[in-house]
Amino acid sequence: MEYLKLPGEIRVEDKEDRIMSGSNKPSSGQKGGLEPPGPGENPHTDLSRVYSKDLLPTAGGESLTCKFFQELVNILMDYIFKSNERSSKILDFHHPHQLKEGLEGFSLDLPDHPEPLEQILVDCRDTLKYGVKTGHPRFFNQLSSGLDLVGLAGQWLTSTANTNMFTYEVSPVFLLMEEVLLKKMQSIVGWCEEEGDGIFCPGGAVSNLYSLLVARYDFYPEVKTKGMCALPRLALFTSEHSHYSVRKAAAVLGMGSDSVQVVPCDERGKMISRELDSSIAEAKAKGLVPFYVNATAGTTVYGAFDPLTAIADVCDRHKLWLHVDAAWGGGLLMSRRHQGKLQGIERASSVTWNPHKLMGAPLQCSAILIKKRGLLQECNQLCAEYLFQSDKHYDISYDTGDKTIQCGRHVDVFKLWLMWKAKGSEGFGSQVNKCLENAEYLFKQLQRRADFKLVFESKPEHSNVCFWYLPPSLRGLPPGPDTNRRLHEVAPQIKAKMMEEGTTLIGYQPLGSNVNFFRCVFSNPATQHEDVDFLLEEIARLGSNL
Ligand code: ABU
Repeated sequence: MEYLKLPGEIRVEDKEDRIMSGSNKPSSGQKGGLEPPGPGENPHTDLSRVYSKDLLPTAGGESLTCKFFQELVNILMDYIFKSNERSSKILDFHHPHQLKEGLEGFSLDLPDHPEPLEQILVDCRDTLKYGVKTGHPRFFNQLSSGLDLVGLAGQWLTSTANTNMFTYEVSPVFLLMEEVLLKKMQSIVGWCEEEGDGIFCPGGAVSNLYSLLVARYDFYPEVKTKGMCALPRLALFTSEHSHYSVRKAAAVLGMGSDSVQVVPCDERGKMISRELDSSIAEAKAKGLVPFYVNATAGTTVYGAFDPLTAIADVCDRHKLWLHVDAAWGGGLLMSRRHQGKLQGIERASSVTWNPHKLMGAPLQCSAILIKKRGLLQECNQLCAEYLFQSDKHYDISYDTGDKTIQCGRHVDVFKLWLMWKAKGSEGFGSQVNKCLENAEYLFKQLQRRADFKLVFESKPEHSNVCFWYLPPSLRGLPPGPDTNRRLHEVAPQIKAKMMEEGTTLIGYQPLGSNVNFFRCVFSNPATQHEDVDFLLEEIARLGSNL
């Protein structure tokens, strides 16, 4: 492996044994600081003898700062290379108590006295060592995976800028980038030039919360000052396969999770629009006031797309707010081949879209798009005068912080903006196509194998593929409660072994009447067919004795 070298560089790994022996660890009474260099010793290269206080802004700290970061980059590069090596483990699993007790010198305890920079670098390396390589091509556990290196560069730049997204005066460039990204995403959703507002916020669940908050305000602006006691008993609607964050948002916003009416789905996990219509009528008959429908474009487990056009028709008929949770499915809008699956999304009043999922932006990167301009601001603004002064000398519409429910806000936009520059819209489209091609490949492999069974027989619409592994002891057994009970235990047992061995990682869950099954999701463009083959062989190997 080639590393950028600085004169006199010492690789942290090379020094590991000495560090771990404790012989050069500072004693508890030792103070940080530079001691006089020994004969011929460069004071800027021996990181075992210098401390964070010797880095910039300490006068003359340039060289040491450079050295420290060079070593850090080496550690990160090692990690990135290993994450891309199929033979390397995805995780080196330890139970919480083991990590808490400390492993091979890695201690979570916080010291009273400073530790030398060399130890700080070892801590960085160990933190990665005992973590999970979510960028590994055989990591299938989560909807967000992979490691886009331009995105990572963007993330590092963002952290270096270390600013706050509340006002133009401290984030001029990032706020304009956010505007550009939101407009682009709104036009991809299909909204016209005059429509569209939004904000990047911490994750899909918070984006969904924003949609409910703003929808309620649109119908009942008095809620902002008077609270829920000024409102009738509200009802909102979402499918049984939708994300739990909708119910959580209803609870957080004081409507109560019981205000959420759960609409049945078909066997593929799509909301049945006819059932939505009946649920709305039933709620009205009970004296509730329907106001909001959440449709999902890409459900978390099955990857199903609700019929958006039919649901939009129902919402129009009842004059309800339509939110589309496209946290997972929004990425398909980037693909000409797959964007038709979200037909009707342009009729939504709000959309959640997480570029940190299928588009591969580093966590976290999630947008809430609101069709009606001005609502976010009206709903949330409190005009704190120390921050949002109205007599600033620039266009204060760019002080977007008062649109949010946060005060401080992380810069989540730059990495996405940079990735978009580096790939173009077409590059995202190819990336999405590849993930869905992998899903189709897995689906076909499962169809032809007798030791696996698909949860549903139809071709995947998204990159989710759901299946059971049938160990030899269960093959050929008649379906029934006893077989189901035994099958329910298979996935957790295989997953436990998988985590211990660390060769691949995939999630499982029960859903409705289906006992525990595996859900494989593809969002890492590094994954190839050989990784899919490996996954199936590994599950079969780990489960062969069950
Ligand atoms: N809905 C958040 C992501 C869940 C997952 O990665 O499986």
